[in-house]
Amino acid sequence: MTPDQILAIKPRVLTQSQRESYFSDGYILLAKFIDDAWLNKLRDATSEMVEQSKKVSKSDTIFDIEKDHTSENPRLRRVSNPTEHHPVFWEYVTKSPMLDAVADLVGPNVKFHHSKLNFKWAKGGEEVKWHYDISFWPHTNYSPLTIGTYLYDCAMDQGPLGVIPKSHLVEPMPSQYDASGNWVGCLSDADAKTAVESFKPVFLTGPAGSLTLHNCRTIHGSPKNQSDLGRPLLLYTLTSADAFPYTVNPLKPIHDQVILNGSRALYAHHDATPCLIPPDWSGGYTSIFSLQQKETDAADMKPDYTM
Ligand SMILES: O=C(O)CCC(=O)C(=O)O
Ligand SMILES: [Fe+2]
Repeated sequence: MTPDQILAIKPRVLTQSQRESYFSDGYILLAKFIDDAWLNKLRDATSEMVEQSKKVSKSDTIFDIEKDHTSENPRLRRVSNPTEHHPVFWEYVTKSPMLDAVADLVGPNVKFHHSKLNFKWAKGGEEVKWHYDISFWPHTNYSPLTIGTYLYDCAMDQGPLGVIPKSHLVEPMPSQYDASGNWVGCLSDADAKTAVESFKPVFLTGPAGSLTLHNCRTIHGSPKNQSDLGRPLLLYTLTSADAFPYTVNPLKPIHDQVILNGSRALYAHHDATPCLIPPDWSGGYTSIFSLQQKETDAADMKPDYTM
């Protein structure tokens, strides 16, 4: 569906101006959108995952850990595919008002792509460099978006998600390969500087239960967590049902392509704007954290497609 077709449908939970601002700026922040009942369930599920991670001493397909992670002092970077590892994470994406907000932005037919739980642990949780998501998983159109749920309050020193307004409209898309042609999964310093100077970044701080929604072409990143508090950010990537991925997904999330609302599409919607293609990941993939931090043991990691 095109933005005009989506905007012509009566919204469920967003105002028309929130929807228009998403299409024109490439993101919206919904402050305290999720109620405490959902938040408590999500926090409990997250604590269970952290508990399980204590047994892990090396990153694997579920837990991506910092080098100094121990059972006494866990330092998790990410849980990959949380919907597969705790039923609450699946219940949340199928039954909460978060799905209604997404339907207001991609149309009533909504499809799952993947999920992840990014922590950014206290005191040093790493920076995520400026990048955009769609060239990690190209689709036939640009409806895919990522919704972040802040499980706790997130202030500026905790490494909130930062977005570059209107960067989703930049063409051609900046490269996420380096000058030698190696995939780096982020913009070059020069391109990042141009983007930051042309359109001022906005850092999406907010109380627990706030949602960040950014389009798959929007340039975004997040600074280090300098504070004493963690920053668990639960992320889901959902698409319009008429968007189909066309590159290999080496670690297929079990819920990939499941229709969450409405019906499946019989025809793909094709956007003609060219999309930068990722490397061939059929042989494996390392997470965005390992890639950006250039970890030496990254090559030993099991394939992890979920960025
Ligand atoms: O955790 C974050 O701050 C952002 C992560 C992100 O953009 C990604 O994993 O694609
Ligand atoms: Fe991202």
